[in-house]
Amino acid sequence: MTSKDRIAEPWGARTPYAAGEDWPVRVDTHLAEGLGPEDMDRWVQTASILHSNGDALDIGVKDGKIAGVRGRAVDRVNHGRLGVKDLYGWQANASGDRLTRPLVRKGGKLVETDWDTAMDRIVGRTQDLLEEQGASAIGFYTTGQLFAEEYYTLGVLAHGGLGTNHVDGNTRLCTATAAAALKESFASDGQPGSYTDIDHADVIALYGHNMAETQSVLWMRVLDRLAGPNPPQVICVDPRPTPVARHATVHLAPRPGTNVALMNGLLHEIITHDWVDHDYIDAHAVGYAELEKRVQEYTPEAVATICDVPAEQIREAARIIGGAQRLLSTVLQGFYQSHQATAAAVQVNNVNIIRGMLGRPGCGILQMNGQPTAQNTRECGGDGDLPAFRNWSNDAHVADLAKVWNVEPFQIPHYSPPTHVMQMMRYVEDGSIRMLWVSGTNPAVSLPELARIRSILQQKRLFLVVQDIFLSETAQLADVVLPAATWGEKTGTFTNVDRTVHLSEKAVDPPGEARPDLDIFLDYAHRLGLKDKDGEPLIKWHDPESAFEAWKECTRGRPCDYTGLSYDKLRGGSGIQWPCNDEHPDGSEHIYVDGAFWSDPEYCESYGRDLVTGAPLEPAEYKALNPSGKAMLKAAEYLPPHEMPSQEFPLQLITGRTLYHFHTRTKTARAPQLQDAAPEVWVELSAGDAAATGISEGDLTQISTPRGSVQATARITEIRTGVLFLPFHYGYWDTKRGHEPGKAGRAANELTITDWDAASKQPIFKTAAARITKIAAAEGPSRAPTTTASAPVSDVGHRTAGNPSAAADENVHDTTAEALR
Ligand SMILES: Nc1nc2c(c(=O)[nH]1)N[C@H]1C(S)=C(S)[C@@H](COP(=O)(O)OP(=O)(O)OC[C@H]3O[C@@H](n4cnc5c(=O)[nH]c(N)nc54)[C@H](O)[C@@H]3O)O[C@H]1N2
Ligand SMILES: Nc1nc2c(c(=O)[nH]1)N[C@H]1C(S)=C(S)[C@@H](COP(=O)(O)OP(=O)(O)OC[C@H]3O[C@@H](n4cnc5c(=O)[nH]c(N)nc54)[C@H](O)[C@@H]3O)O[C@H]1N2
Ligand SMILES: [Mo]
Repeated sequence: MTSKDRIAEPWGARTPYAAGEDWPVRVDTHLAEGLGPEDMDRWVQTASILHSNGDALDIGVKDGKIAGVRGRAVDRVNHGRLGVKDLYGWQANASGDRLTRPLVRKGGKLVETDWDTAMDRIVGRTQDLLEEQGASAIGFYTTGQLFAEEYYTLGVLAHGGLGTNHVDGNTRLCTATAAAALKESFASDGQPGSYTDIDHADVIALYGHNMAETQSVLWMRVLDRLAGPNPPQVICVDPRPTPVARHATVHLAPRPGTNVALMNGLLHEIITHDWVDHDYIDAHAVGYAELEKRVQEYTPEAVATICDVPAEQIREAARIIGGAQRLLSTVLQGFYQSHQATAAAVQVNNVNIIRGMLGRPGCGILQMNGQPTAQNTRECGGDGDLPAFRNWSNDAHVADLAKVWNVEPFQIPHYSPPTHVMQMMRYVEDGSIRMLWVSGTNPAVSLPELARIRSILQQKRLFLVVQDIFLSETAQLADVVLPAATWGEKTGTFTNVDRTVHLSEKAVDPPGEARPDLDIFLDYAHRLGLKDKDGEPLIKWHDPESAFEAWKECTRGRPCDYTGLSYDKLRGGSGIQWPCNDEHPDGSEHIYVDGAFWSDPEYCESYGRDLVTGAPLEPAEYKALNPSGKAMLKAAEYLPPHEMPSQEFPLQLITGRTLYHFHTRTKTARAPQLQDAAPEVWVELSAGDAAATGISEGDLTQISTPRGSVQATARITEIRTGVLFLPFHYGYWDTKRGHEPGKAGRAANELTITDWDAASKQPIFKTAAARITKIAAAEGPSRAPTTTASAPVSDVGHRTAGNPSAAADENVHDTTAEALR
């Protein structure tokens, strides 16, 4: 057992292993100061809620309070390891400023009230609006951070009960493109890859994905392969010098927004050199001839000009990918939050398809999720899709769902795709949506162009309900605030990126009168008196386990088949990957084994979209394209970003994450070790751009785009020249100082643009034209982390480290196989 400051050493000690071996077990533990594992009254099983990796852990409970966490050795996902947000983030649960009672707006102010008053106000407004205008007056905007049972309940009450099509999740900002890209290539959501692919791959390519900081345990797995015999080669595509880039065999740092050109360049090389598995394509794919034709003009030289990446580097990356025996590809926000998001992500699928790299160990695609439960938002219908990957434009699927819910098919809106959140904001703006219920998300910080969002959410005619655990920036604008219980205080299941389902059990009571999100949705449905077609209650479950059983029934025979799972089966051991049913009682490591896809026209989730316009394809078009259910190669032409640098705004702004914080920081700002590691907003710029603008390390700067300005201290890094990076974690509300009127903004989204990818409707957070100017000379170096992508070019006299309370234990087991059995 060793003790480590994991703030200073985020990935911990290496446990090297070779291709094909089991990843060694290392159990990470962090407990409240002065307590040891033996001091805990009990340990309660759960998984991480601060990213999509699904790291399994136990919560240590002492005197009815959460007193620490320990990774679960038996779990297939993390083999005991935990990332920094999980080691330290649990402390936020007990923060003194949790919401403990419902609030309602009275005379312009939010005041405490009881549940009956708050719920009756919501139900009353719902009934009025249904009468006046119908269900289209009501919208729901949920998250990727609740549990499957909760989304399913919300989906049933919104779609089957009220009949509104205005349902979306913040997964729209997050992984809408993952779903869209999987639907384009395979006609269904669902990850082809598995984390165990890392154990076997000889090439791992990460596209716009800073795995080291955003799925840090998965990155530990990669680091351990890199430290072992016959390590894989790593390809990194990212304009910043992320830890991934630093470990890469080849680091391509393209201009932001040029991903499609780069991918076409790689495909051009792979096809020109015939590193192509023609037998696989002939048997299992359509569209090759068109792809071949489309990428013809994307020679390394042509692409080098567009992306500003050396042609030789493109050739080398293509050589490595083209020579891979086992290729794992991962994709995330550098591709998804861009103007050609779906088109770019689909080209990654194309690489694996034409190389025949699917459905066997080491050969996978992870169109990554970001949030812990984003997969469930998509599966259960929290994002507006029909549950269990049913196809809204296939009447047989709608009829089948109507049977499961015991409602008439016409009651389920399916006349058009669900309304995406940016469109919902537009409807609120023009007054057609008059009630918006926001749960588990903080749009007043996380949506683009915040000045506009604030004015929309503040409208008098809008009735805004916010269900949160803190008085977030969004909750402050609400008419009713509902205090929710959260992770550790309620029970439910959720599914990570590689289809692993975990049970998360209640460890402690929620504070005050806070209630689980499930109970709130059930209460609402009950008070509204929602009925099925026989006059029975529409929602026939009353607690997490009965909700899970109902959800299981809804998945029967669908790709995400949960029917073989139960709470009992998920207790005690490892999480289990869907599909899990009679045929696969222990779950499924890989899907798409032997080229069997879920793309049969009668079975598939989607008929696809036009990648340029986003228009849904007609069933007949799909059937002509893919009559026998194969994978689809879809080619795309590169189109330049919508907002290009100009004389006034000569740089490109990108935004994203740091290792130590989660999103709008409602939790991580309240976890002292995490907050201290990255206390204030910064901006990353290159030494060249710093020199040109007269900016030095630590200077206070102003960053402007056509939408607004924010101030941040300068951190000079090896980011590519011409690009600025702002973390988006810092809202206009400061947990210590509150909202400081008149003070310059610091939220990255003051600067971002109201615009989205046509196919997935995911907003563009990663390209805007910008300029930077110096406001004041440095008082010292920027407090940006030095351990991550924001590492300075040279020693600045500040190093990110924790205080003694950050000490965490690492216990390396030498009995890996036994621990996992
Ligand atoms: N520590 C931490 N971990 C998290 C989260 C968190 O908030 N904090 N959030 C979780 C969630 S919800 C998500 S969605 C994931 C996100 O995880 P990631 O996608 O890994 O994180 P980002 O920082 O948003 O973006 C990744 C990279 O995209 C690069 N990039 C920007 N523009 C471009 C471009 O045009 N092309 C390419 N190729 N790259 C570009 C950026 O430089 C950045 O390093 O992380 C999850 N994990
Ligand atoms: N500029 C820029 N903007 C971005 C991004 C970017 O890269 N750049 N990334 C986008 C992405 S990928 C994402 S995922 C979004 C994230 O954006 P948000 O979803 O807005 O971010 P969070 O801070 O996670 O907000 C979650 C809210 O839910 C509350 N909460 C936590 N647990 C519970 C619970 O159990 N129940 C309830 N009811 N509430 C709970 C939290 O207190 C918090 O207020 O941001 C997006 N916005
Ligand atoms: Mo996300």
